[in-house]
Amino acid sequence: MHNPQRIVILTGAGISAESGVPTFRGPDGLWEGRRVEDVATPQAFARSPADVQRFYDLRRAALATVAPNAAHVALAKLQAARPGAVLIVTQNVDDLHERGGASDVVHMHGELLRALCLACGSSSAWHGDLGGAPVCPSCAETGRLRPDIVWFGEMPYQMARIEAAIARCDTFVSIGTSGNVYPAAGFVDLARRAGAHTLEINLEPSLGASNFDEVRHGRAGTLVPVWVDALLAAL
Ligand code: BV8
Repeated sequence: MHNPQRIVILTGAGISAESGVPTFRGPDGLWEGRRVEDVATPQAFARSPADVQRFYDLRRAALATVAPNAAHVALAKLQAARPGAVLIVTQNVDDLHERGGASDVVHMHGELLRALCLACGSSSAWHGDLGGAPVCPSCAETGRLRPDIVWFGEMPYQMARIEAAIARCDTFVSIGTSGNVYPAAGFVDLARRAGAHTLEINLEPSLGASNFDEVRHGRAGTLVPVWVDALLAAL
C-alpha cells in the first residue's frame, strides 16, 4: 500500500446504515411511498412546507436514537493520526462523523441540526422541530426557517474547497454511496484526473464502480477499520 499524504474521503448513506439511519435507495429508501427527490426540493417546500418540515423533523428527532459505528470511529482515528492530511466530504446530513470524533468534515448537502433563515440568510444550530412558527435566533423573524439542507436543484456547499482538495489529493476513497447523485458522483473522475489512487468501499458495486482503481465490497463497519489500521500500520 503506498503511503498517502493527502486523502479525501467521500461518504454517503451507506456509512450510517449500520447505525440505523435509513439509506435512500435501500429497500425502504422511500418516505411514505414517495421518492426522496419529490420531498427534498425547493418546489416541494413551496408546495407543502408543513409536509417537508415534518419529513426533516422526524429525521432530526431520530438522530437522538442512533450512534456512530466502527466506520465513523475509524475515520476519526485516521484524521487524528494524520492531522491536516484527511478531509471527510459527506453527503450525509446526520452528525455521526462528528460524534465519532472526526474534526474536518464538509457537509456538502447540509446538516439536519442546522436551520436556514429565509429572511436574513443566517444558518444557526437547531435541535428541535421546525414545524410550527420557529423564531430565527439571529433576526427574530417568525416562521421563516427551513432545514439547512441542500435540496435537488440547489448548489451543494463548499464546492470550491472540495474540488481544490480533490485536485491535490493522492488518495480518494468513496464509502457507502451508490453514485447516483451529482456532483458527488463525479468526484472520482476529478480524483483520477489528479492522478490519485481511487478506492471504493461499498456493500455492492456503485454505479461508478468501474471508475475506481480498487474496490472492496462489504459492510463499511467491517471494511473501513481494516483499511484504516492497515494504513496506519504502514506509516
Ligand atoms: C446541483 C440532502 C447544480 C437532502 C441530497 C448530472 C447528471 C444527472 C443529474 C444531475 C446532474 N447534475 C445535477 C443533477 C441533478 C441532481 C442529481 O444528481 N439528481 C440525481 C437523482 C440524478 N443533483 C442536484 O440537484 C444537486 N445540485 O446539481 O446543483 C450544480 C451542478 C454542478 C456543480 C454544482 C452545482 C444537489 C443534490 C443534493 C440533493 N440533496 N441530500 C436529504 O438528505 O434529504 S442528495 C441525497 O441523496 C444524499 O445526500 C445523497 O447524496 C443521495 C443518496 O445517495 P447515497 O448517499 O449514495 O445513498 P444511497 O441510498 O443511494 O446508496 C447507499 C449505498 O450504500 C448503496 O450503494 C448501498 O449498497 C451502500 N450500503 C448500504 N449499507 C451499507 C452500504 N455500504 C457499506 N456498508 C453498509 N453497511
